Amino acid sequence: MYKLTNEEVLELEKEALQVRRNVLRMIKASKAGHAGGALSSADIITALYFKIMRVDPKNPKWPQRDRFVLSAGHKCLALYAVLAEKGFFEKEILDTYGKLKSRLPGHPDMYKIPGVETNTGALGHGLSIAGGMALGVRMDGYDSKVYVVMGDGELAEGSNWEAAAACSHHKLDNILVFVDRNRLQISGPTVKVMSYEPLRARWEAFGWSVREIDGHNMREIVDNATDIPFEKGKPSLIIANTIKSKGLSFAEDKVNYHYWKATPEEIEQAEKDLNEIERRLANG
Ligand SMILES: Cc1ncc(C[n+]2csc(CCOP(=O)(O)OP(=O)(O)O)c2C)c(N)n1
Ligand SMILES: [Mg+2]
Repeated sequence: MYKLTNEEVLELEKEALQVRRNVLRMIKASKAGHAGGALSSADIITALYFKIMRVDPKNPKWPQRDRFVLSAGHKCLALYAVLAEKGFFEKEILDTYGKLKSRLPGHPDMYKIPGVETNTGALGHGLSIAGGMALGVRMDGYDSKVYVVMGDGELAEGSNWEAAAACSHHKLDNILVFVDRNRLQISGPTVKVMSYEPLRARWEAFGWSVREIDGHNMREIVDNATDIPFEKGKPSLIIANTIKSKGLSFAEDKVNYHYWKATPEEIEQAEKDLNEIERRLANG
């Protein structure tokens, strides 16, 4: 387990703010995008790339690297924002989001931009791919880990549960899944659209070791994500309680910002909201 100092917590929070600014930069370029789920998972993905994962932006295919699979591919604004911040590609590319021939499509494409490990977007496939990666690196004798972010609405895809059983069967204790539990999906609250409660008990019944955290708390994210496997021989899963559109005062926890068609007034307000976070962080 890695314990962050207070300075490191602040540093990560500042990185996450910059990541949110990058998300807004892409929304400004395209006037629309899947902002809600990107902003609920932004803190987790920032912590993974800046404190937890072993990756090298200069050598993105390094065999011994850790892998990241964004199973809920529509959250890709967060992934692009982090990859740009980490130096996988130039930030100017963010301004092409939503434009014809952009290297940043509406769902991640591993053939277009370095750092994207696999194509996702059709929900329910990331865990199968990640399980294969975890098995593969183990067979190659690497101590690499595989990190996954799934949506809570995504869990309604039945294929996830085959993958969950397979990861447990193969004792893949080098895999860590975050469920971005913002309690909303595209068309409403997850419990109303298709309930998978009790979430924790279901994953445990599939042989996973489960913890629950505040998915916006850097200390809780890093403490737990650097403590895997939670149990030897079992895959690990974190239920991360989050808020959809976290950081935008007018959009937090609102289902209609799943796909944000941004008005100029909203963009102005979003900039004010992020400036306010910056002011708070500057005061320590
Ligand atoms: C197989 C499949 N079915 C439907 C969709 C359409 N879709 C895109 S996002 C989404 C909701 C996902 O909800 P959740 O996993 O909770 O992610 P969040 O909206 O919270 O980011 C749906 C149904 C899809 N991308 N793939
Ligand atoms: Mg959700």
